[in-house]
Amino acid sequence: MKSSLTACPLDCYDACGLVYDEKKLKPLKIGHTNGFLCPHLNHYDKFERIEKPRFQGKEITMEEALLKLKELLAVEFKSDVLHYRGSGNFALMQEVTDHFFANFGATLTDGSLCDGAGEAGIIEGRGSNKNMPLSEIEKSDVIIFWGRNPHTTSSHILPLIKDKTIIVIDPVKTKIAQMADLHVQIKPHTDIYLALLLARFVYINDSLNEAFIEKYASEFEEYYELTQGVRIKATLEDIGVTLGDIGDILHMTIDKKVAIVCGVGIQKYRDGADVMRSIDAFAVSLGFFGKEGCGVAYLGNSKEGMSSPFETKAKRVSKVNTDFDAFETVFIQGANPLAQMPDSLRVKNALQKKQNIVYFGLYENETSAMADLVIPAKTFLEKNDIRTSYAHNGLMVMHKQIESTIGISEYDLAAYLCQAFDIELKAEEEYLQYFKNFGVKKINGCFEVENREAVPYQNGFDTADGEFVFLEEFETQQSEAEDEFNLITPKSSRSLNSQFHREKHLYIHPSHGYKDGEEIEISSQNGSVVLEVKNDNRLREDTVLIYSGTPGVNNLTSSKHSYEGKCAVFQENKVKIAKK
Ligand SMILES: Nc1nc2c(c(=O)[nH]1)N[C@H]1C(S)=C(S)[C@@H](COP(=O)(O)OP(=O)(O)OC[C@H]3O[C@@H](n4cnc5c(=O)[nH]c(N)nc54)[C@H](O)[C@@H]3O)O[C@H]1N2
Ligand SMILES: Nc1nc2c(c(=O)[nH]1)N[C@H]1C(S)=C(S)[C@@H](COP(=O)(O)OP(=O)(O)OC[C@H]3O[C@@H](n4cnc5c(=O)[nH]c(N)nc54)[C@H](O)[C@@H]3O)O[C@H]1N2
Ligand code: SF4
Ligand SMILES: [Mo]
Repeated sequence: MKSSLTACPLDCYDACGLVYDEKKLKPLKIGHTNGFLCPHLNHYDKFERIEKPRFQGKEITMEEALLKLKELLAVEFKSDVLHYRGSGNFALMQEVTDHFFANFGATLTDGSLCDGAGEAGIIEGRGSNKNMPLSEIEKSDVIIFWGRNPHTTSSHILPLIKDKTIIVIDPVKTKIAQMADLHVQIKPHTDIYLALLLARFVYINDSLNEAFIEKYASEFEEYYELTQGVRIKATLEDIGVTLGDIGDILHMTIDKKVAIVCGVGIQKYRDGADVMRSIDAFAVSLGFFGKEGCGVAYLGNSKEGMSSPFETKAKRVSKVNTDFDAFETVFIQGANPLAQMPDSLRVKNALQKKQNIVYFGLYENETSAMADLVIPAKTFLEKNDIRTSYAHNGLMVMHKQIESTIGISEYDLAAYLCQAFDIELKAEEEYLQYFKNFGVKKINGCFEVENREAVPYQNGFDTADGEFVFLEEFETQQSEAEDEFNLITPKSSRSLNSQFHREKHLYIHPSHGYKDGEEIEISSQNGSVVLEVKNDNRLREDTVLIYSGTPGVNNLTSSKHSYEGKCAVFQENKVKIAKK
């Protein structure tokens, strides 16, 4: 019998399990999905998709599109083909095209538009990135949401934290900040100072977890000296934190089971790795690792404990500052680089010079509009797949639910190309089975990845000597000039990056005297964009907010890399604003 079970394919912490019943998507009642979905999946069938392939604006059949694609790949040097894959669909079979392009000899990408800086910081400190899963967060007494907006980006954590003490460290008075026991409305890009000061006061107050430090963090004394480089009074004034806040955080966390739940907000900067590592160091000072209900959660590696059946060894270029110009044919899959990569004006310039741009996706957007060849994909309901998550240990099989004549699946496209260029590819079912074999059934009926620890670091860290490696220096941040604002660009509840309902406003504190709807030009050293104002008293006066997915937001951002982790730095640039 056909299974009605599947899972949401989107790039989201929660990776909800679904049942497709009477043509409706329903949430799985068991496990982390907890019987509810978010607006994206509740309205999934309302979003208009691309139905027909086209070449240079003219509709063609899928057979013609595949032939065209084959022609576009017949270049003199195969490495002049670039395969640029984003995270529009997070399921594991998306990678089957990497297998084709790598074996073909094309260039693939590395680097990160997302969590790479934070991940690098975690690995430097702990020797690996093993995440604290939802099932452990549920056991904590206290949750610190540090640059994470759970109501928007990870709502399935909310039922688990109901009666807990909540601390929020965020420049925006988000919903969770409004409900919290303590909200520290910190100035953007200053978390490293707060984290350094917290570790320093843990020491001064004699609250160090001595037993833990002795075993797993014996360099703490040196780190303490580093924290003394922060001038207390001047720094606190500048970053919008009081000594009282620090006292409160310590009072609420010492001797408790504490989960520090971090998001990408803290690390969209060049020194993003150091910020993450300083937060880890605070957790170390109180011994929050390796214990039930304690730890630091971030975006884990969704493939942790698994290996890949695909061969994807290839020449790679960064997906942050990709030099599209250097390629003959650019194949873009599950991504909208014209909107979502930093420094959009640079990206547009580079892509405009290219003849052969192929877009393989579901929806029309800036990138499909510029592409020569557009190939519609199948939705997750029309293909077989399997997925994991970067926040929990679930492994969900996504059974095909609908037969449709629209689009082509990633496997079928790869199979066509592999045959055309004489590259070996196994049957789809073999790959799916390979992934399924990493799963084990739990008593609640859900599957999980077998080889993941629920409580990592119980026997120390994964560094050479099992000890935490502390930061040895940090960069001093420049404050914004009088006429500049900090730009933050977090996720919107209405869109999934540039999919679904995209935002179009600049959000600013009412004290600046702009009227709602007024047009404003926002500019940075990289470019400018004109947006309508929305006044928002949840913001700090020194900060403006433009959501991810807002057309033009990345005209303002820089395509520099983070110092560590090869990651984009969407909040590095300061911006100026002027009436249009
Ligand atoms: N609805 C929805 N859900 C999504 C997505 C989406 O687009 N829409 N995108 C998905 C993806 S790709 C990802 S990576 C995740 C990310 O999800 P989150 O990790 O939650 O990331 P953001 O929304 O970017 O930022 C989280 C919070 O960080 C705050 N912040 C910004 N700058 C700073 C800072 O300097 N310091 C501190 N302390 N806080 C700061 C923001 O105000 C925001 O409240 O969400 C996923 N889920
Ligand atoms: N200013 C700013 N920029 C950001 C961010 C930010 O917070 N602020 N966030 C960054 C982050 S964290 C991320 S992860 C990136 C995300 O950036 P992208 O990976 O480019 O994500 P999307 O904008 O969601 O575009 C995904 C595309 O995938 C296609 N798609 C969906 N499902 C499928 C499928 O099954 N098959 C195929 N072939 N295509 C499919 C859709 O057509 C959609 O257009 O953006 C980054 N850019
Ligand atoms: S919360 Fe995340 S995983 Fe769940 S339905 Fe929404 S986008 Fe999908
Ligand atoms: Mo992301």
